[in-house]
Amino acid sequence: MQIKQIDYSLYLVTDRSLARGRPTRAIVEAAVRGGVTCVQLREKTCSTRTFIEEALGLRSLLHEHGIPLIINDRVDVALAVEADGVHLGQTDMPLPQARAILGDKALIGISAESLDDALRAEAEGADYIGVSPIFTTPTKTDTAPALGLGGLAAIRAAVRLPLVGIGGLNLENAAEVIRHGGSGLAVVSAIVSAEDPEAAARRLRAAIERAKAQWG
Ligand code: TZP
Ligand code: MG
Repeated sequence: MQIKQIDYSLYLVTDRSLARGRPTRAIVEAAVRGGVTCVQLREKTCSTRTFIEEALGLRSLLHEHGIPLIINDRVDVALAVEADGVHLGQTDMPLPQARAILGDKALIGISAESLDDALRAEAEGADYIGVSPIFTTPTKTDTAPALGLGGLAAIRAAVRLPLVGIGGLNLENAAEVIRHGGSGLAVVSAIVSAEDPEAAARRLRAAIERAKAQWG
């Protein structure tokens, strides 16, 4: 299945090291019950084989719910499991090469750490932009300086693509991300590390929907 019309409202990014020993699949199942709209499988340490097995399992689970599966970094894994797309950072495979491999139907998301990155991603045919990071976060410390909500708003004013904020996002700042032009929030720890990931996802989704009703 290829899903191009995506709801980016609540975009879960997995991290097995932050899941308090719980399997990624259990976290994703709970998050789906709680209302996530998009899932990125982000594996930085496991073998390629484990990555593929995990991705295949998640793909069938997510597609039962019409939720897209995006693969972090690995164009080869995205292709192998027929994922809906891939998410690439500024040092990953360049977008034109990824597009040539994956084709027009695949979603390609690009992490933009500046306005220039965002403009280039749009010119090269990205499907969405991850604005990264909005706030500093212990989850990923090798980031560019935080863009803040002002940086998000500046990118919103300059590009038309959906913008998904990432970095330090949670229930307290969810509405502000929408107000400053985000189509949605990408979160790791706010769901993956929550004691109750389902409840955490449900609260976040409700806050995002409320903000969209007001500013979306
Ligand atoms: N890219 C930029 S910040 C980040 C990634 C993957 C981590 C976001 O994690 P958290 O826990 O939602 O702050
Ligand atoms: Mg990357």
